[in-house]
Amino acid sequence: MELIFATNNPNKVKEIRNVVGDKLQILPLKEAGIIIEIPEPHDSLEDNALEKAQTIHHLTGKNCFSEDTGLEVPALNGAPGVKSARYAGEKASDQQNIDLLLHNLSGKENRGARFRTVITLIWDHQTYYFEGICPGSISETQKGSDGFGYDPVFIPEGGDGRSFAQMTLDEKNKFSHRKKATAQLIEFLKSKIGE
Ligand code: ITT
Ligand code: NA
Repeated sequence: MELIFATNNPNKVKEIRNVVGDKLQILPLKEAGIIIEIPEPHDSLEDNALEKAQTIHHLTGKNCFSEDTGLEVPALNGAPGVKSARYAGEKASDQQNIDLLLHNLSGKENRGARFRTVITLIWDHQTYYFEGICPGSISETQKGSDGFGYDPVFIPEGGDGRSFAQMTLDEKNKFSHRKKATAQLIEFLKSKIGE
């Protein structure tokens, strides 16, 4: 089965394909022939994920899903959160976002953080949500070069102290927020279409 994934982020596609294997053909926007930049104007991951999925559903009439992910840091009142991609500014690079995060956390006692992924699926014109959370902490300095985004400064709880960027994709997926949300999406799809 094919399912449109309303994203322009190739890292998300790679990670989700690693989880679903060949059970499901994931079609990111580019591969579905859809060239669009979907705005994310809302102040929650849920609303932004819904906006992305609804935009593509209205455009294609097809089942589709989207995901929105944020890094939530309690010592920064939940920032960068829904603004994770734009923390250091509208066109900020991953490196600029990391630099600002480390700057804002310098001297803070509590470096706890969590990644939260919200998947919105539109299936038979109905909307479903799946959530995945990965608790952890922000390191003092960045480590590793795999992965993307904030991976070089995120240390998952229950690991061996390595950052996500020091792990293979299979290792990251033992902890990952995105993996947990995707596993629920897969369970749901199985219940609808069988194995
Ligand atoms: P879409 O096309 O799916 O909207 P995007 O890149 O705009 O993709 P988001 O709006 O969900 O993605 O922004 C989330 C940002 O959070 C993203 O730019 C990364 O910097 C960061 N991020 C998301 N997942 C991450 C992960 O697993 N590890 C590290 N950083 C992550
Ligand atoms: Na986005």
